[in-house]
Parts: sequence; C-alpha cells; structure tokens
Amino acid sequence: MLLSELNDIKEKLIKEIEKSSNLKELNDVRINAFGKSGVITTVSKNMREVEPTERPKFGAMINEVRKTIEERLGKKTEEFEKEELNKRLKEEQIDITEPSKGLEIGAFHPITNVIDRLTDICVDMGFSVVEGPEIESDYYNFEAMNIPKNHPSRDMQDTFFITDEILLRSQTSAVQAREMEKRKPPFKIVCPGKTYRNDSDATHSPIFHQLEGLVVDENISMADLKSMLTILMKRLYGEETMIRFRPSFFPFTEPSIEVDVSCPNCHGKGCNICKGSGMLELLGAGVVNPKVLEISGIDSKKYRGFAFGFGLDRTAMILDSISNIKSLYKNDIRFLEQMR
Ligand code: FA5
Repeated sequence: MLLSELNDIKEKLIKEIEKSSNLKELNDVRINAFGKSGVITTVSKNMREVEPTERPKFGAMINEVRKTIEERLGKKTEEFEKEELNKRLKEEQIDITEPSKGLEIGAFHPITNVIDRLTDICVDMGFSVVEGPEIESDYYNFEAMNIPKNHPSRDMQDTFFITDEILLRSQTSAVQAREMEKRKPPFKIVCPGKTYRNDSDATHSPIFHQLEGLVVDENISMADLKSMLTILMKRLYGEETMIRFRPSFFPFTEPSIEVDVSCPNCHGKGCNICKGSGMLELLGAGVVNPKVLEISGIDSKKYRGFAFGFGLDRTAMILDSISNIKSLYKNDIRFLEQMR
C-alpha cells in the first residue's frame, strides 16, 4: 500500500464525516473506519505487508490518520449533540405569557358529603362505623328484624328479590342483627350504605342510601334516643333547627317514631322544598323491640336498645336544595359542579 492511498482513505473518511447529517450516520462512519473490518483497522493489520524500511513512515502516517479522523468524529459528534439540545430546549420552552387553562378542582358527591358529615358527628358521639353486604339474606333483612315471611309490613318495602332467600337489602337495618350476633353489649354502631327498593318518583329512587344507628346498653330509653337525635340534627342542620317526633310503626322498634326537621330553606314558614309544610321527614327510629334482641341472642331483660335509620338522599336533597332525587344519580357534571 502506498502512502498516497492512505491519504485517500483519510480524505474519503473526512468527506463522509462532513456529509453525515445526524448521530446515527456519524456512528456508521465510525464503524466504517474503526470497526472490526473498518478501513483503518484493516490498514493497521496489513502493516506487515509494507516494506520494513517504509514501516516507520507508514506507521506514523496511520497514527496521524487515526488521530485526525477521531478528532473530526469527536467535533462532529459535539456539534450534533449541541444541535439536538438546542432543538429540545426550543421545543420544551414554556411560554409564560400564554393564558392558563385553569385548574379543574374536583368535589365530593352530595351523598358522600352527607355520609362523611353524619358519620363524623356519630363518631364524635362514640359510635363505631360498620359495613354490611348489599346482597343480603331474607333472614337479616326481614326475619331477624321481626318481619316474618308473609307479614303485611313487608309490603312497606317493595323489595328486589334475587331468589326466595336472597335479595338486595331494602334497609340498612339488616346490619342490626349481624352486629348483635357479633358484639357483646354495650355497643354503639352506625352503618351507612346503599339500599334498594322498587320505587321511583321525584323523592324515591330504586337505589338510595341510608344510615343505620344502633345502641344497645342497660337502661336505654326513648329519652336517650330523642336527646341523641336532637343533638345530631342540630349539628347537621344548625342550632336553630326545630325537631318534631311523630308516633309511627316499625316491626323492629316499639315504640316507633318518625322524625321531622324544620325546613332549612324557609325555617318552618313553608316553601317549595318542604311543599309548604315547613317541616321535612328525615328518618325512622324507635326503641328496639325486645323480640329483635332475643332473636339475635341478647338478653332483653338485661339490655335494651334504640335504633334509627336516616334516608341520606333526602338529607342531601335538603342540605343542597335539590328538588329531584334523580339528579343525584345522573352523573351530570354541570349539576355536580354546582355542588362544590
Ligand atoms: C326504614 O327503612 C327503617 N329501616 C328505618 C328505621 C331504622 C326505623 C331503625 C326504626 C329503627 P323507611 O322505610 O321509612 O324506614 O325508610 C327510612 C328513610 O329512607 C325514609 O325516611 C326516606 O328518607 C328513605 N327512603 C325510603 N325509601 C326510599 C327511596 N325509594 N328513595 C329514597 N329514599 C328512600
């Protein structure tokens, strides 16, 4: 090989380096020069074919070619890297003068809010929060609550049956017997959750929410229930709230009451939310029927209890002035945004 040929190799490689337009092409040139069968590698291997007298000159020339090509490759690599960095900086530049898109702030659903507020108040009063299954047995939903099969009071709750024995719970009262079987008195529990009935109009939905409360202890009386509900209602709706207890009937409580509160919108004067009555019915409650205690293995001579069942959708409707219960289930973002 002649020194001039070596010079040609050098010139050719320099041209290829200058011609390459990105890092990948530059790398191809590097492999082409210094790879296993690259031109410079091959020339170095073939040194022994060069005349011994020519070798020192030839060796020095190869070193010079290698140095030049390495330098050129390094320079070009630096150029490309700089170019790429500048391009990225330009692309990722933040225009601080651009108007902001605004931050979307989420909000809790009105029912979640009511559940949180009520359970917080109850926890402050010493209640434990429990859960129960929504797919429930006929036994816990009805029989253990002193509502045997074919009892006329079953008609009060139009129930979705899955089989003769399995149903979608029609009341959170179903957790009462479950908890009475598990716990030893005294205890205080609340259970918020979904309930289901074949009901549908502006104030009734097939799926709705209740919050059950149960207290079992010695010497429990209707006075305890009334004072506890009064405190609870005033904390939920405000100190000025008026509360009305009306006699009612539930097979699992004796005596039973229904509880109304003064309409938080008109404060008892009458408006479209309370349909002119000034009061709104919120929940059922009563002193636990001794039969219910006995069914779940609690000595009704020693212990007594009181229980209450809030309609949570109704509570949310009152707190947020919602006129149709269906709005709570439509997932209409425009409606939910107003609830913030
Ligand atoms: C009961 O469900 C009893 N378990 C309450 C109870 C518990 C009484 C403990 C005594 C002791 P009632 O069927 O009245 O009672 O329902 C209670 C509340 O649930 C009602 O006041 C109402 O606010 C709500 N409710 C009932 N059905 C529906 C429905 N289809 N849609 C929305 N809310 C409903």
